Amino acid sequence: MADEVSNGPDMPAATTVNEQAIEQAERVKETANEYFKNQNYDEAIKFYTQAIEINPNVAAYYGNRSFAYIKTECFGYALEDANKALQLDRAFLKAYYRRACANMALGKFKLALKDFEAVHKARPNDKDAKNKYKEYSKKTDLALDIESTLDALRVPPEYDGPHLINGQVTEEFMEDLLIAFRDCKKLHQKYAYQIMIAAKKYFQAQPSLVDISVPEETKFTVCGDIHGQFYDLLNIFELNGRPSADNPYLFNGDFVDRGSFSVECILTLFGYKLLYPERFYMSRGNHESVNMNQMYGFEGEVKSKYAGSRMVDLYTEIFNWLPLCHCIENKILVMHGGLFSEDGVTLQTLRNLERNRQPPDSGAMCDLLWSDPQPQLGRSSSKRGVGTQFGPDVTKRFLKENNLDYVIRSHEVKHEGYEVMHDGKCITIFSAPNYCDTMGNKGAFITLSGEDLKPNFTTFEAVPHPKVKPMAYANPLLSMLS
Ligand SMILES: [Mn+2]
Repeated sequence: MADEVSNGPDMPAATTVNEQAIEQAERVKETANEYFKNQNYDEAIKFYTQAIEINPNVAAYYGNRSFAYIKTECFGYALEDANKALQLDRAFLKAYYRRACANMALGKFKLALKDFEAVHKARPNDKDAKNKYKEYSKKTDLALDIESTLDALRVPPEYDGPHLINGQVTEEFMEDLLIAFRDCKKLHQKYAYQIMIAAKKYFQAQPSLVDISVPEETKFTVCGDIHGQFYDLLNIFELNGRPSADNPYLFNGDFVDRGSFSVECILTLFGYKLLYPERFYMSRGNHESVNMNQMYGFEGEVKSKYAGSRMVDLYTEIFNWLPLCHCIENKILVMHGGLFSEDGVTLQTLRNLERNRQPPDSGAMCDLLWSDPQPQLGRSSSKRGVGTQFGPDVTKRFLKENNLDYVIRSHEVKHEGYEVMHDGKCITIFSAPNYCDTMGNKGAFITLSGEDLKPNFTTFEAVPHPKVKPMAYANPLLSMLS
């Protein structure tokens, strides 16, 4: 049962009404019901109102009038009446329906879904409630909606790319996928959707801060920004081995945008996530967001490679569920951006973050995705205009308070692909070499051994890629800046 009856006006305490009035109100209601049955909703509303005036204590009168208001498209009144009915009787299921319908009509899908869910939970065997709940779940959850259409989607016989069998990502599939992408082939839309939907379901069940353990004898690799540079991603796998149960990776956000092979990058990473869910990790970067994707090419690229806008919106749904940070062996905190605008943030704060949203303009979630370290003490306002800049003292206090050794972050291009700051306590790792084909920087990744968790750096140069320039799919507005 929904536990709150929100946004309705306060009801006065129940009015005392005598027997005679109670009976009279019932008779007026019967008249109103007759009008309702005959689809004369205006008259019905008039008589329900009369009944309410005679006896204001009956939830059903408000519920019925609410329904009549829905029929006449007075959704604001309908909402108000449904709320009044629920204030009189919290167990009045019909009122949840009415309120849900009114909210649907007003485009407030999430509020509507909450009410349908309440009815469904209260009456799990009620088929109508179940169907409505499912139907509206789809409207608020694109992944569910798309999933229900996938069976009907046929892969044509002339398609010569890799096939997902029963929707399962296997080692062979990943081998084939990398080769297909390397050769500029597309993954069929049906398979792309299957991977995306499975990835969303996985991330949805994850906490905002994911704990990672690295057993003593294993190597663990942390990569920074990839930014759509698929051929450099392949090169990382050449240099450091493909992801596997024995070769775990964490990719630290900004998988997409700028580079023109973002679709290939993100599907590859999701594929490995599904193949090795407990040995392959992904955290959200500031570019896993609607605003960035609209400007810096990912949206354009997805629309160009897969027609329609639904896939773009589904990526948004998935990105909203990406974990915000990872903690390795309770000692190393890894996030895309950095530390916080205020002292006192704890690991518990991060675990409690509600992340299913676009990155906000301030607060801990914003800082995790956007902040940068600075060499000077204290904090300064961000060079980017979002997040904060934090000095060595800020880092030290944060590490001490949370009993951590050091921080790994990404987010900034570095000439050597990495930079160690704050007396070794804040490391930047960036894995997109010759960023945007223009920066001349190396890429780098970090390998840790479970034994001592000390960071080792491997740097690498850019490799050639097909002749599609970075930012080929970016918003034309951006050219006004250059
Ligand atoms: Mn970034």
